[in-house]
Amino acid sequence: SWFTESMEAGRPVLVEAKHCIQKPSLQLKKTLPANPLPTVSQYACQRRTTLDNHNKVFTDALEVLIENYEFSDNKGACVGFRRAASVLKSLPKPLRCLKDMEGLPCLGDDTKAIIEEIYECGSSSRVENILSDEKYQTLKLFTSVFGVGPKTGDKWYRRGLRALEQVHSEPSIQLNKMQAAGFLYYEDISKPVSRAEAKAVGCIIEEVASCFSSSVTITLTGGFRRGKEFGHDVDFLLSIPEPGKEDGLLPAVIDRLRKQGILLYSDLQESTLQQWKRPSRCFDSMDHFQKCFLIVKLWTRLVEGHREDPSSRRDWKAVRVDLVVPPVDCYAFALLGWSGSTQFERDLRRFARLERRMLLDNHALYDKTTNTFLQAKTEEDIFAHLGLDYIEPWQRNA
Ligand code: DCT
Ligand code: MG
Repeated sequence: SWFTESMEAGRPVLVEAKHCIQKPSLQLKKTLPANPLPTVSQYACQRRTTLDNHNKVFTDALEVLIENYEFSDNKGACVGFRRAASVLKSLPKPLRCLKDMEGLPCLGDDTKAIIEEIYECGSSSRVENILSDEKYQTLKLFTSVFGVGPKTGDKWYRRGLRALEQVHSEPSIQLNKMQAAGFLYYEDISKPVSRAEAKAVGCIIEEVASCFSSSVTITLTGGFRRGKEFGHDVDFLLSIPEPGKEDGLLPAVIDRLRKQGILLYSDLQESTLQQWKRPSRCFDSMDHFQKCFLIVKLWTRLVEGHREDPSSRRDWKAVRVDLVVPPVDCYAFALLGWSGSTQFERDLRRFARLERRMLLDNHALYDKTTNTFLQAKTEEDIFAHLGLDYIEPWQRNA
């Protein structure tokens, strides 16, 4: 049977032809090509994925499943649905009919069944059940606190806790420093950070970093580099062109922010690159750069286009900021790694490993065939080493 698209309450609905008032003739159907889509790679690094997601109805549904599997630590199921959602995000147009899914990689039977149900009923019962599940709702709430992951969230849930206030007022719960900050600034840091706010934070970091060395460069990475207008934090790479001069940069930055009275939280992680350089090193998704996770106090007046809000109790907002300091010879790898998206990075590594016998991480690219490290000054160099067409940051929203 074949399907035709109609709109109902703003969502696409596929209706079987026999129910349609205007039936296209069978003759016409035969001559119509089945929405020809170019061949789609199974690797996100061979696709161009802008923020213009034409299949949001489906990817939003899949993301609920992914999140739920993350809560139960079901890695296998996560991988499958993440890849499926990522393929859908890369498509140049909405799926018009079930036939459009033919030939697309990474769409398993589960994904196809969910898409089919959304077409037929407007929603997926499997997704709706999760959304109304108390455990899902509670874990979503708990893990929205900075410093609280699925394990901690689950522990609190199993103790019968359901609301943030309950956790906070439970005397037997010892929050760590990160979680305490997460609760203290919850109202602010659970709100998205705008691009204008990210820019204002950039100016502050640039100013304090330049006190350490006038040659520091600062680059906005993460979602904002990919063109997103909002993010959950602001990610920056800090770099000093002279090798070895970066030691002490982040402690100095943190110290200055503290003296200015705008440091609300800091977690400094010293570089562990020496360990990574040992022969026993392994390639993994954790990187070994000097970095810090901060919460800074951003004065509202520093944000371009801000409007006075007389109802607002405060003239500042707490913002989550990550600063990473890669040494110059790792800079291109660090930039590529920290630009994301996380799914794009996963597929870059998987492509390198499976298709090129190479190991890629945030520090280096290693060729297992020739047993050599491949040097790169720019992201373009890395794509070229991998034999991949260059994908611009704004096309990496996989
Ligand atoms: N990343 C990494 N190593 C880490 C953490 C993150 O390589 N230990 C990468 C993956 C994406 C990028 O850095 C930025 O991370 P996030 O801020 O979590 O992602 P984002 O894409 O910037 O999302 P958001 O817009 O919500 O901040
Ligand atoms: Mg980010």
